Amino acid sequence: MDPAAQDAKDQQLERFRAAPAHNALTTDQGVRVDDTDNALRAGRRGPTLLEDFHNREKITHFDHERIPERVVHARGAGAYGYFEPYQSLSEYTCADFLAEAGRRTPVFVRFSTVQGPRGSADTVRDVRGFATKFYTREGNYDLVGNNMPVFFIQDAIKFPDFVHAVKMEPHNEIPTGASAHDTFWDFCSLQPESTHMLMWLMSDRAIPRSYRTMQGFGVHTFRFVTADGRGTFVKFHWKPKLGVHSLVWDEAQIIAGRDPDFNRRDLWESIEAGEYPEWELGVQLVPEENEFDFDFDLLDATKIIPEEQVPVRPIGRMVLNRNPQNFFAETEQVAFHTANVVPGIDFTNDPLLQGRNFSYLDTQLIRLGGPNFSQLPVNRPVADVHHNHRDGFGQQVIHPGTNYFPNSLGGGCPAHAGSGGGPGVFRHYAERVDGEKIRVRSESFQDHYSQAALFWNSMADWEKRHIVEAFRFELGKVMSVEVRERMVGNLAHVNGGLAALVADGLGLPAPAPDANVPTAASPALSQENLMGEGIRTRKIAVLAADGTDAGQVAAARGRLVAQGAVVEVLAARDGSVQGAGGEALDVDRAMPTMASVLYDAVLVPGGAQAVSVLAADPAAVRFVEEAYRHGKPLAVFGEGTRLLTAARLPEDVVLGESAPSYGVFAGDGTASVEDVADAFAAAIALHRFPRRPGLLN
Ligand code: HDD
Repeated sequence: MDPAAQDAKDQQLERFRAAPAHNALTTDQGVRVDDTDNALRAGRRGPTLLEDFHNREKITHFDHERIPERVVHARGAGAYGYFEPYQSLSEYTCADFLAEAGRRTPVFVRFSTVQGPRGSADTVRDVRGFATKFYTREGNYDLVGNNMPVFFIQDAIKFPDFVHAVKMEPHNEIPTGASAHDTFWDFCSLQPESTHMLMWLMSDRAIPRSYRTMQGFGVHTFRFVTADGRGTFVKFHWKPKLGVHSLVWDEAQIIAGRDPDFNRRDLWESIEAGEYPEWELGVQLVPEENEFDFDFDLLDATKIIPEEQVPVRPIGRMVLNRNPQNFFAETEQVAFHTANVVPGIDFTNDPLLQGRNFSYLDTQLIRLGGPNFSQLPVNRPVADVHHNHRDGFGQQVIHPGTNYFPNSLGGGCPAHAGSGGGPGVFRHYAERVDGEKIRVRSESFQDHYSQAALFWNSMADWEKRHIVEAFRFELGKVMSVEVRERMVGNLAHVNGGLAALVADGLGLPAPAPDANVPTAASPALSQENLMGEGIRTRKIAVLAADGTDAGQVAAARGRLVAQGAVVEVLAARDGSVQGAGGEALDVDRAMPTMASVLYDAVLVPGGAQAVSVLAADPAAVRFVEEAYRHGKPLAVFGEGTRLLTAARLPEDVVLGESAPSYGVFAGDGTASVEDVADAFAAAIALHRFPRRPGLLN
């Protein structure tokens, strides 16, 4: 094009861009569209015309909007943030992102459930995925873990069998988001290596209160490698700053209907509110010479290293501080891969990990439609990328020049990073390997019950109760008596009492106990020892009606909000209620849109007229009763105690002297509202009162 013509074109483009309509609707080709509500037709009532390119393009694009959902972990929620080490780990690894205290590495984290499809509920009993992509200066590192430190199987070749068994059954696609069905328990009962993981799955860990209150685990034993090639075994742990908290099963089931997006919403809202969730990354380090010091195999992903044996050393923190802008582009298209490692982090021969290293790349090819998914914005490394990979579906890069190696025509680029290695170059750990080709599992993988027993022995009384109830629920949904019996028989190798209680719930005889079950415990496994501190972001419902003592609300709210809690006033209708003194009290939520299960604690202020209204309202009565029966802290002021009576709660427990030890606080005017609110807050920090009489499990 001659310069004058080019000039004219540029000016035209400039005018076009500057025009007020520059954000007008266009076609994919950039042509402005005058109307997207009416297809082109021959006459007002005539047939639609094929030549309407805008109509065809719009519908065609829509027709292709869906991509295959993940085979597992289909439902998830993600967020961006950063990771920063507390100190340099150069002594153990040459990973650049762990080399210096305070060096920030951007991250994207996706939390997920495993069994259900994309549209399933958040609060089902399930493992939660906890996958982190570190965008390091030396390339992307993915730590693709779960909220439980072990797995169902020891060898990845069993993964398709396991997933087929746990997913919806093939004939009727039931159940959605649940493991309580025949094929899952059939598989597990025949595969005793799953027993340890089943203990975790039947525990409260499988129903987290929030993604923000979940631990995360890398599960496998990985390897740190130093610049001079020295290896150290490593297990990764994420520990939430807010403590580890769970729902109770009855509550989880109600939430699945009341707010199927409960965990997703919680993550989103807390980040929007500037309450950035934070986890501490910890490592358990085992020198290579100590590989065989344990009574289990470090390569067996159905085993933990008890923290009492090898302490978890905190090495840094991760903060999530930005929500995605577009769920599909970011949370759905993010592609994790266990083999995305950086210099300084390497694999072990864990047969589960080795299989995963094949599976994740393979699955992204079909899910994201070809080999160029690492060019999608959420997957793109911040490190420079140079290679000779070319073409393929969805190619976004216009590669100039040569596309082969070695070349001279392209100046020899991209060149080898250097056979001698050097900083920032990935070199596989030079592990010596020597063996016969065999399909055999090592003897050292054969003990399937000791650590299941360790888990059981480590639980508090109420945690054990929940586990028994969960087994009864799940196996109670299993139609095959044979499967039930086989499973209960396996549990006898974990603990005779557990097996007998589960059997009793199922109407089966107790199996013969195993005299050799271990008695060791690991206190670090109990949630009772993982409470965290304070009440930041805990949600407290205040039940109000016309006549509520607004002064009490203000005083209590001030105290609770100052400690970081979220306090919401609920009444029968949106708008406001009239306080006892005639003042307006704003309503944050209409009660019919909420439920006690969506809060951590409930407060009922005084005010005779208001309490009469609430006590006559079945929704308010249920609100209080449910909160009590789910073990949540309750505070009632003045006449508010009437609501406890209306809810038919045991009066000697809720109004007796020991009520505070059960997390129930009645402000009868002898103590100030502020003092009662402080005691209430201390109770909320304990999360639940699982030893309260009359609880629903
Ligand atoms: Fe997996 C997804 C975690 C064993 C094959 N897995 C997936 C995700 C997480 C895990 C968190 C979701 C990532 C995301 O948010 O996109 N998986 C685990 C853990 C395992 C495990 C902690 C055991 C320690 N997985 C495992 C095995 C295989 C797979 C043994 C296959 C042999 N996993 C997959 C997959 C998925 C996946 C089919 C589905 C979608 C995806 O990868 O991207 O490839």
